[in-house]
Amino acid sequence: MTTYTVINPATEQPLTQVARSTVEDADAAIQRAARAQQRWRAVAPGDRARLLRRFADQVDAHVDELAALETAEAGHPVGAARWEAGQVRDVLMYYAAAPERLTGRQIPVPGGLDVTFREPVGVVGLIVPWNFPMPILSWGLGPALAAGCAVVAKPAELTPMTAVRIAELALDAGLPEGVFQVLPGQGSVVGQRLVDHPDVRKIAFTGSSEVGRHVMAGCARHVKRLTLELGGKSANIVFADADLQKAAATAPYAVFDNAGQDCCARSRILVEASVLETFMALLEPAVRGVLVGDPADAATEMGPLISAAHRAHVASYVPDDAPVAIRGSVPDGAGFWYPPTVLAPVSPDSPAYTEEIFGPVVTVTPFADEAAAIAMANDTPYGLSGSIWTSNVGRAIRVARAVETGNLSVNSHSSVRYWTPFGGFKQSGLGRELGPDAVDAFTEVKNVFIATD
Ligand code: TAP
Repeated sequence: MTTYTVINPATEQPLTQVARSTVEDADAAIQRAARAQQRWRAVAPGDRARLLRRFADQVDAHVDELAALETAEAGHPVGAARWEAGQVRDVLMYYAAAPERLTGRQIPVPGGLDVTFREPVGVVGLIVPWNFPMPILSWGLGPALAAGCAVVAKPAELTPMTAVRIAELALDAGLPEGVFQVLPGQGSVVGQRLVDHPDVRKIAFTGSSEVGRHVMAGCARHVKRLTLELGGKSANIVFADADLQKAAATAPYAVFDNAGQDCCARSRILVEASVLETFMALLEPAVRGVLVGDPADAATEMGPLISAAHRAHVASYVPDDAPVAIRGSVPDGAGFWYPPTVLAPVSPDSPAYTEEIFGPVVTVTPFADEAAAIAMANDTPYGLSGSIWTSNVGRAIRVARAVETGNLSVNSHSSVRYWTPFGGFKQSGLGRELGPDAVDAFTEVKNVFIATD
């Protein structure tokens, strides 16, 4: 078996060696999962719920350890990493309530009794990116296990360590062998095998739109169930009647959180032209105030980018002649650092304005009126998130209804909440995760008619 080295992006030092799974490993894991799923679906709902609660408790007891792993392999500030580990616990606990509530319907029909069941879809392939390795794993894992599915997860090559540890915690909690397995390895090998294998009945994929399209085409061959959570280029729309102080103070965190490696990053700030100057003056100290540094320091707000290659990609959007209006600072020395960067003015066809950068780079563009703001926000193939800043309630509702995106926040930059549905319009995805209905996406509806005559 070959191995590869996981690197700490804040120090560029090697962290650990991880096995690179092969197609044969994937086939064996899928076979184990298929057998385990038959037993798991037969576990009484109350017992399945109890095991999920124990799993959540195990995660809770290891929040600090998991956070330290996330900080080391992904460069996330330790405060954020603790929140992420806590989210895994909370998502598992939330969906632990589902097995006992997975009810069907009784539908009035002539000549008999008609009932529906929600059957588990079977083995689920969960393909996870490197930007939020723990939360995104849990968003698929919690509802899939609750539905009675078995999960084979493929973490991103760059960030496998937390997933491997969480799978150990699942066993410690008493989950049966094979119900949740983690296969570190290459996307083009292990991820592709999950897509191609006929015994994997559903793929839950989070990652780039480019790979997502490829995964969708692969799933089509088997008419395989599929959830896609893809990229974004979301707008933060600031109207002149907003609390400009608050809008400017919070705007950096809406895009530089996780060093901009966030599908929900509000990476286009659209500002009503009449207050552009005031807004920029307020934005400058806010951007310079973002604390970039050692992710292990509890005060740090922004860590490094994930890799040297990704930093080069981000930097390509800011050539020497780029219109840099504000730039923050980064530590000297080793680490894949990139400073918080504000570009303005940018032309509407500039790649920095049209493409997902997935780094700490944001553009600021003025708009004339409400109609123009909506048109600009929607002028993108993406539709994942966004924010609206205004003191006019009617406008907030009008604009929220008009912006073609799955998750909007008004006078805030709400991040993902596990209680509420999350997913994208247009090329940002397909289907929804989280919220009260997520378990449905891991089930098939079965209709049964029982004759009484
Ligand atoms: P991708 O390069 O698309 O990788 C995502 C996952 O897919 C990784 O585990 C990757 O494995 C795997 N993969 C690669 N090729 C594959 C193939 N042929 N078949 C199956 N799996 C394959 O994305 P990324 O760079 O890790 O993440 C950044 C992207 O994810 C951004 O576009 C971001 O917006 C998006 N994202 C979206 C969301 C939501 S919820 N919408 C959340 C987070 C991130 P390797 O690690 O081996 O490449």
